[in-house]
Amino acid sequence: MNSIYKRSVVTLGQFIIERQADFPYAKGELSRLLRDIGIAAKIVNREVNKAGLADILGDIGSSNVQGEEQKKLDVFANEQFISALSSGGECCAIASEENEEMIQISSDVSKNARYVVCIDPLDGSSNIDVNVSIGTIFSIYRRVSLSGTIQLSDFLQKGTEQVAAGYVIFGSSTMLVYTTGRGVNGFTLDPSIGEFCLSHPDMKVPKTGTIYSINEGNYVHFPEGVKQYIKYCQVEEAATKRPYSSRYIGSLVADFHRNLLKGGIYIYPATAKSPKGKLRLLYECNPLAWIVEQAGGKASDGYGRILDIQPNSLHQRTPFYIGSSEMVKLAEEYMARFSQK
Ligand code: AHM
Ligand code: MG
Repeated sequence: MNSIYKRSVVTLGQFIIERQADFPYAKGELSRLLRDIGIAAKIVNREVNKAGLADILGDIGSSNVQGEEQKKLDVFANEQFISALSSGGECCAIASEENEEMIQISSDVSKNARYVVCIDPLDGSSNIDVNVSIGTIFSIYRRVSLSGTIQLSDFLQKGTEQVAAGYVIFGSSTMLVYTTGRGVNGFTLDPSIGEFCLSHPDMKVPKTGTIYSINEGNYVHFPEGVKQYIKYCQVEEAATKRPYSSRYIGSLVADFHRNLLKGGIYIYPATAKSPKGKLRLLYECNPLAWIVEQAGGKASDGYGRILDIQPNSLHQRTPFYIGSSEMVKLAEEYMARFSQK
């Protein structure tokens, strides 16, 4: 047979359905939820790609719950994901970076829904109008309350309880990467057929790397452990391929994705200005932490595992150290030595 007939493309939809067989107790709801997220991601991708053309750039004049400026595309992405999740029938509530309160989905649609979704619809929004990569991050949990009105406790679950987590990167190409706890798989959007196609099966992060990613402009405000670790990264030593390269895009998804593929560490520590760190536990740190662990890496708050943190509020922040396991472990050692908790 001619090789052209043997070549097979696995789409996200096919992959999800095939994997569904691994969860005999699941009735396909999780698969449908992931599919809905994939569809919303394609719609957001379309708008992100024409951002310079359509009159959609610039501040919309409102700010989100953290008092940060919202861009129009943030609002658009938020609406798209909420609308996809609200109409699918599998999700009963959403926590979004852009909404102060959790969003309860009408019980007409969600009466049998068993999942809640935490989402950062468009992360790295300061990069939108300068044509630099941005992303979406999501995390899915089983609802813990039995019925009726959704409870805050449905969202305040440890990262270890996630049933699926992923991100979409809108970069030189658009990719969706996700895990359901059986490894990490990456899909690249083929715009010619409008499908996410499996391009990065069973992703693994190298145990160590030569890239460190941190906003060094904040150096003066860093804990001593981080300052010392940065010094370590900058010292020359052939055996460990130091000095390392510094790479910081300022879009978490993009910095994370690069380090996942190449090996490296991303750090957003507590600073004097933000003593609890900047990044949000529920919809930025937990999903990426689970993905990195599933890929063989490590995620920490500088002292312990991100996934073991018991959340106490929807928009809780945490310091974040993530990437190659040996690099994160060493950064933790520097923290233990120079910046005791
Ligand atoms: P955002 O959710 O408002 O976009 O903020 C999160 C972003 C991350 O994507 C990025 O890594 C970080 O904030 C950059 O922050 P800073 O400009 O302080 O380095
Ligand atoms: Mg964000």
